[in-house]
Amino acid sequence: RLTSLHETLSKRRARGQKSLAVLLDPDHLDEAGCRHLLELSEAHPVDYFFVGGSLVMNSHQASLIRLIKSCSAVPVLLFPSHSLHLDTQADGILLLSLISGRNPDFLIGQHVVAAPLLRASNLQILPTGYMLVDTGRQTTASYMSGTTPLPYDKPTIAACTAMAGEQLGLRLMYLDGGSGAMYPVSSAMIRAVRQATETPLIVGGGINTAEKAHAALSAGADVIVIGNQIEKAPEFLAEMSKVVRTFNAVLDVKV
Ligand code: 1GP
Repeated sequence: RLTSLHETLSKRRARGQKSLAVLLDPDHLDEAGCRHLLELSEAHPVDYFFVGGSLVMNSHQASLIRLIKSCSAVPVLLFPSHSLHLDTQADGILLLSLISGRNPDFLIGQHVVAAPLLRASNLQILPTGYMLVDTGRQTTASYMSGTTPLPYDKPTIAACTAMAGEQLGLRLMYLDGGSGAMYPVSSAMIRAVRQATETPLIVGGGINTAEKAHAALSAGADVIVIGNQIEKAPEFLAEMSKVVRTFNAVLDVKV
């Protein structure tokens, strides 16, 4: 099922237009916090809400998605770490294949379990090559998936991994330093993946200043994902939204 969400991402990539995704982790956000963020996102545009976490400890995910869908037109994409985390209220799903790792369960196993459920749903499917990158300490995602992340200073390995993912038919690439990473994925690695592939490129993990966001976008990220920093300080959304809009405004002038 090729999707309008995928089409939009591809068109944006072709135009060089950047997007902002805010990661909402059901374990870290209560209803009041979510309402506050949704209000902020009226004044400071967000392009996507990603919903998910490496471990979902509580059952707030469904009510969180319901709340977003009732207050906002921003597309909600599931960012699942397990086939248990599907929710048909969302608009789409980043169907992640963990191509940086060698654990068959996260390359194909979970997908087999989810396949009939996805087929029966209206979720738009975004097949995504998911690459965890070593950013200084073991992340929950790397521990839970039992995989070794890509070495931080080996952009060539990341580029070849992404290339292989694209050749296998994956439609998006996601370079992730992991939530709360000590430092973000390097510009060199973003640039290498960008140059090696045509697919839209999502970059997240440890982007907690405007400078880091700008660096990721300049290196070739099409979508930046911010989680932790907005959880800590929701007002940071204003700053992030501005970085992305400013980037796109410059583009409009050039066109
Ligand atoms: C993690 O890419 C996301 O999977 C976001 O990371 O929480 O560090 O912003 P942060």
